[in-house]
Amino acid sequence: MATVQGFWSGEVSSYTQRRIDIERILSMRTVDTFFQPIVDLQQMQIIGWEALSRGPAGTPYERPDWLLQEAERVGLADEMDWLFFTSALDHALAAQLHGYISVNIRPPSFDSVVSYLYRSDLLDRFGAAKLILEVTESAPVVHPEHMREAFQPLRERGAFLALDDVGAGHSNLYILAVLKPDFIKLDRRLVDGVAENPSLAALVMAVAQWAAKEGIGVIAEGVERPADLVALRKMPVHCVQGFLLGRPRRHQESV
Ligand SMILES: [Ca+2]
Repeated sequence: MATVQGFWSGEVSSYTQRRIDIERILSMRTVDTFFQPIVDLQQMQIIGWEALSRGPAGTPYERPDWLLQEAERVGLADEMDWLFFTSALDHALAAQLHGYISVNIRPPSFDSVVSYLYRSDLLDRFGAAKLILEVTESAPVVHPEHMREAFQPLRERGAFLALDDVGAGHSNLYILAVLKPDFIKLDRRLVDGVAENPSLAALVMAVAQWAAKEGIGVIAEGVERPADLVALRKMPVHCVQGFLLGRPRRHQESV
């Protein structure tokens, strides 16, 4: 990955400097993509990977949430989202990773990403049935009906829709019921400690049972403890993700 060391400002201070930093990252595409395994809970086999973006290493922009927040502050969040998305697909294609590739999309960028995928040949090159679009919690899903309708042409070509961070943030139950994604990703705050906390366990079980009735796959995120893994195996949860199963890695290490 190219580095922005040398011209990066060194401190995130003024609006103008921030804007210059963000524009440089966008024009030089100095973002990287790590991949974290998604593991089938019964077979304990890797069935896919979540693509996770990183900003320029060694700068305050390395953390993707911080980078997106800074891009938002200078009015370039959609552009950064697009760079994250295209970088993730480029890295996944280059790595020839097996299984699903799950890519995060902020709700404000959803329409433009979906229409681009529909128009371009990227979906054919990538393999539509490998792609999961994860709608993230970073901004509210204002019109889940619209989102569901907008995604339909991609669904017909085989792609999947996931709702991220379910149980926390903006991903509320109403959105879940209307959007009816192919997968839900249970937020780590519901998953961590599920083995010892009966209230948490009852909640996860209720959501997972509802999802099973609706034909929605359940992926539990943030699994870091063996006890939680054991508890989740007793529930209708299909897949798990977390440090216990594998940390995010560069693609060279992922194949
Ligand atoms: Ca995610």
